[in-house]
Formats: sequence, C-alpha cells, structure tokens
Amino acid sequence: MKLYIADATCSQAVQVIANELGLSPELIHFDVFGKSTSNGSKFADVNSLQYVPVLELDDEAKTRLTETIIIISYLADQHLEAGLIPKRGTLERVKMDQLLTFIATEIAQKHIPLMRKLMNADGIAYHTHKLQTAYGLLDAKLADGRAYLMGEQFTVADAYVWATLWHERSGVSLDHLKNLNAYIERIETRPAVKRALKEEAAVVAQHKAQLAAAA
Ligand SMILES: N[C@@H](CCC(=O)N[C@@H](CS)C(=O)NCC(=O)O)C(=O)O
Repeated sequence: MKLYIADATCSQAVQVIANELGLSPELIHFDVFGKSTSNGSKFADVNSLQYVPVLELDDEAKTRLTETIIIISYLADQHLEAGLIPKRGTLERVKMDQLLTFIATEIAQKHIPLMRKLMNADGIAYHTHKLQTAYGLLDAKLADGRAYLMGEQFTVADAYVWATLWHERSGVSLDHLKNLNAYIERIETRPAVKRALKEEAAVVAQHKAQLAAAA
C-alpha cells in the first residue's frame, strides 16, 4: 500500500494505526504548500481535493481511499482481533463512529482556519471556545481514570485525537485539562506513535533534500 502523508497533520492517525497493526505502507510526502510529492506524482491526480491522507490499496484497481475516519476504520476493520475498533453493527461501533465524527468536525476542522490564521477576532473567539469545549468533553471522559477514550484499550479514536493535537499552532490553551494532558503523554509512549514520528521525519527530510537538489 502507499500512504500519502503531510508533515504533522491528520495523516499521522493513519500512520499510527498502520503501525499498531504491523503494516508498513510506503510513505509518500505531500508538501501542502509547494504541492509537490516525494515520489514525483502529481498529487491533484491522486486526490483532486489536494489533501491527505490518501491510502492507495494493493488491489488490481489501485483503489484510493480518502477521509481519515474511513481509512483508519478500514484498516482496523481488516484486523478486528487487534481491538482498535468495535465490530460493525454493534452499539459499541456506533459510539465509536460518533466519537470519530466528533473529532473530525468539532476538533480537526475547527483547528484548520485558526492554524492558517484565516479568522477575524470573532471567528478566533468562536473556534477557540468550540475547541476548548470539545477537548473539555474528552477530558471529562478521562476523569474516571481510564487509560484511553473508550476504556483501557487504545483505539482509532485515540490515534485520531493525537494526530489532530494542533492547539499550540491554533493558539488554544489546553493547560487546564489535566486528564487530557496525562492521556497525551500516555499516547506518546506508544511504539507505534514514536515510529510514526520517526518515519514521517525521514520522508519529509528526504523530500526536502530532493527539492533542494532540484533547485
Ligand atoms: N476531510 C478530510 C480533511 C483532510 C485534511 O484536512 N487534510 C489536511 C491535513 S490534516 C490537508 O491535507 N490539507 C491540505 C490542504 O487543504 O491544502 C479528512 O477528514 O481526512
């Protein structure tokens, strides 16, 4: 499989889930601002919407999956025994899908205009409040001492929350959320997360070197 990623973005969720499952997709870096890719492919042909993550499967059609929730759920569904996602059709799965949708809409997409400095003061206040409320809800979920959002088991939801922790870039303080901060530290000790960061850094560096050599 090929996984298109960008530096410090939601594609890290897919990397972490692939790593948790012992999969090793080929990583291809997309430079979001310069629009080039580390394997020379034209990213607009890969995803006309020009965003990561994109997972290209090994099937004959080379099917390309987009949307973070869909990709991490697809990978986890192929390996249900790993416990990263509940089985489809169960109430537990509905709760997981509810949480994933919440992370996508109330966290990830609320960060983007803040990070890109696209908002006026009212917009900044609105999104900051929305984000602090959303993270506050996660913090409250963790208040009973559970290790991860759905209990003791690390799941796709934890990978997604970790991959969209952009509060510093967004200027949103989460210092007061003690359960959330302890949870983030816990996630960062996982080998799958450390491997994701290391491999991402390597492919980003390789892409930068290619661009420098071509300049
Ligand atoms: N709906 C997509 C959004 C993905 C997305 O926003 N990707 C960002 C990185 S987290 C990106 O590649 N942005 C590049 C751009 O929009 O120019 C998903 O949930 O996966």
